[in-house]
Amino acid sequence: MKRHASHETLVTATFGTRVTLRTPDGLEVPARLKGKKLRPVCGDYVIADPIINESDWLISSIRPRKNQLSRPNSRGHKEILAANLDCLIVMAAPEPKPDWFIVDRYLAAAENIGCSAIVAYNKLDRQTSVSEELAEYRNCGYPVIKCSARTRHNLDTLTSALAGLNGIIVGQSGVGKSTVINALVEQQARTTAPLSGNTGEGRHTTVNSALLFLPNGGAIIDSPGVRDYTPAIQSVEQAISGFREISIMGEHCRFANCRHLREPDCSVKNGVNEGTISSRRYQSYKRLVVLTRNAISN
Ligand SMILES: Nc1nc2c(ncn2[C@@H]2O[C@H](COP(=O)(O)OP(=O)(O)O)[C@@H](O)[C@H]2O)c(=O)[nH]1
Ligand SMILES: [Mg+2]
Ligand SMILES: [Zn+2]
Repeated sequence: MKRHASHETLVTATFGTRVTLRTPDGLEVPARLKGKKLRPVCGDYVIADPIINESDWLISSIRPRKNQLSRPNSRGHKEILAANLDCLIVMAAPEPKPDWFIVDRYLAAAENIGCSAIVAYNKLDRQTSVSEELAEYRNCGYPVIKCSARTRHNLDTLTSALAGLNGIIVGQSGVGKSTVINALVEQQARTTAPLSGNTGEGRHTTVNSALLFLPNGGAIIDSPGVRDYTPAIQSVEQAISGFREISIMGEHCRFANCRHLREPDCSVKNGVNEGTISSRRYQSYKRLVVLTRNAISN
């Protein structure tokens, strides 16, 4: 008897336990899960098969992930936002008032899961003054893209930055993540399953997320949820590796295991004093270290 090989398909939307898959033929199909423990997220490759006489496909397993982005949810449980990411777009805007600590935490998460990061500053149409924080990110080597979903300014730059990459857009709620994605969707006049491109925010589901294919081989995932929970940092080592300028400078400290707090001959603190390291970023680093200590002693 001829046995059909199961298909490796890509998860393009999740909505509670509902999933949309992109098959190797480029079709978007609805799918459900074989077993309650399976928790596929956007960006996952899963093994799935069509179900005879049904429109649903059945997902039997998830392929090993290159990486995953997770954060605690409102009940303090770990919630995985997306998998197999190449690039994190961390978005801020003139309004709501930027919380740069949130930006720093997402950048730290990107460093720790091993994917690149871009800072996008949206609502440029409302910008009145230049933010010095953006210059700080540029100094660290992060590309900074100033854009406006309203005027479509630099949306093409954002798209180009994702060529061939799997990206996710994250940041404080209200900065315009969904609006940017919707603007990109309109641009493509896309015709796909209704789930994709509609993140269903505000409905009564815990996780839901959608992946949009870009014409240049890239993809962008809208991060779910309306609250500002950021990825957790587990250890001081992760905090250090989350700040690339601190990791680099830290190689010259007197102690190899310097935490850059009270140690003598600390190149990081010297860098802060001399202005080569942003003292605001250094404060973010220290806040993160304190958070990991609280987490450990709890
Ligand atoms: N002026 C201006 N408003 C924007 C822009 N992008 C989004 N908004 C508005 O910002 C608000 C929040 O946008 P939304 O996409 O829901 O933010 P999200 O929570 O990050 O997904 C909405 O009222 C949007 O219309 C922009 O480029 N310029
Ligand atoms: Mg949104
Ligand atoms: Zn040090």
